[in-house]
Amino acid sequence: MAQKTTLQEFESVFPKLEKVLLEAAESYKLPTQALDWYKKSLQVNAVGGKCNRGMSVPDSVSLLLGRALTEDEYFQAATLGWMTELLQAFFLVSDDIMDSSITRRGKPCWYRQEGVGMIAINDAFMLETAIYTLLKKFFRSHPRYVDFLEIFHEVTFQTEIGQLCDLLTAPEDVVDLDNFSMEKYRFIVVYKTAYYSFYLPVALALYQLDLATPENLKQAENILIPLGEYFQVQDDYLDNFGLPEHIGKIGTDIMDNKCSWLVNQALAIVTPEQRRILEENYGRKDSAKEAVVKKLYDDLKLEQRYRDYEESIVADLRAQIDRIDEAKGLKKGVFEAFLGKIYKRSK
Ligand code: DMA
Ligand code: MG
Ligand code: MG
Ligand code: MG
Repeated sequence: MAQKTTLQEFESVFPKLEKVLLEAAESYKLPTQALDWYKKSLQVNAVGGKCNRGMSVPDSVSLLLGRALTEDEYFQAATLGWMTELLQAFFLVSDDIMDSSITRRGKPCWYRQEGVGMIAINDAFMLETAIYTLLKKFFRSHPRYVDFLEIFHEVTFQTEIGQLCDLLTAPEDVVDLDNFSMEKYRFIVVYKTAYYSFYLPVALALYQLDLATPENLKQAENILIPLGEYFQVQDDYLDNFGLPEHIGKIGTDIMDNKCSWLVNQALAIVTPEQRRILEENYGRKDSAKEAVVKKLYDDLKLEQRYRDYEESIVADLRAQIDRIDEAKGLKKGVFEAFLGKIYKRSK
């Protein structure tokens, strides 16, 4: 029987990894002040999240093997999981600067914390390089070492092109609703979110066990990418309809002129008069205008539209999971676990 990890068990691995990262920095005789800074950045940015992505690596490894993991297998899987959390930390620190966000995980975003400012940009880079320090330390002699390196590089690039399109469709100075479309939306979210959040953890689990083949990786991708798209639709819905106490962040998509799921849905059903309201109030750094858009979203019953979307996409995803051919080495349980964790999430 597979065994699910707990946040406590997963977090208990981090101090060992932190030690390796700090030792790597110390080996260059890094001054104490900088070493303490790196330690603080790791603590604040890598630890303290839900760790859904990270924990999904040991969970997937256990589901693939159909049994609980040995101590060594767990350590390896959790280490790979923490690398996905470091990648996430790198993206979030930079994303919050680019999105002018206020809070993250219930605290001020890292770049807004006392004395940090634009040092956060370099901290983001150091969160990314931590991945490769750990990979070299613990996986240098793993038969799939090169695959690990390549997948981290590829998924990082995919996320960056997604972020690029996200930013380019949301200029700060020009609001042009004709710029938005569900087609552009899909491209943005598949790249900025789905690959690193859903495909990466499962691919890592397959590589750890040396079970990955081009066929099972493709099969996993075919289901994990739509799952990741659904996850980002939820993120966009929660940006407006979620409670900051639940999601740990204050929504900025309306003021940021984002090509969000909500604005695309609104555009599909607005009257010409409502479109004019959207035209005049979307994408402005003005909370009174933001409130007008929020009111319009309520008038358009976007909350109900989201609930309908959720039921229909989840039915599709379940059907797709059901069609998985387990003969190729995958297990339906891997995908059911992801779906179970995010269905109807409020944070
Ligand atoms: C998330 O986009 C994508 C990445 C790569 C962080 P987002 O800006 O909607 O995320 P959040 O709502 O967490 O700021
Ligand atoms: Mg953001
Ligand atoms: Mg963003
Ligand atoms: Mg968001």
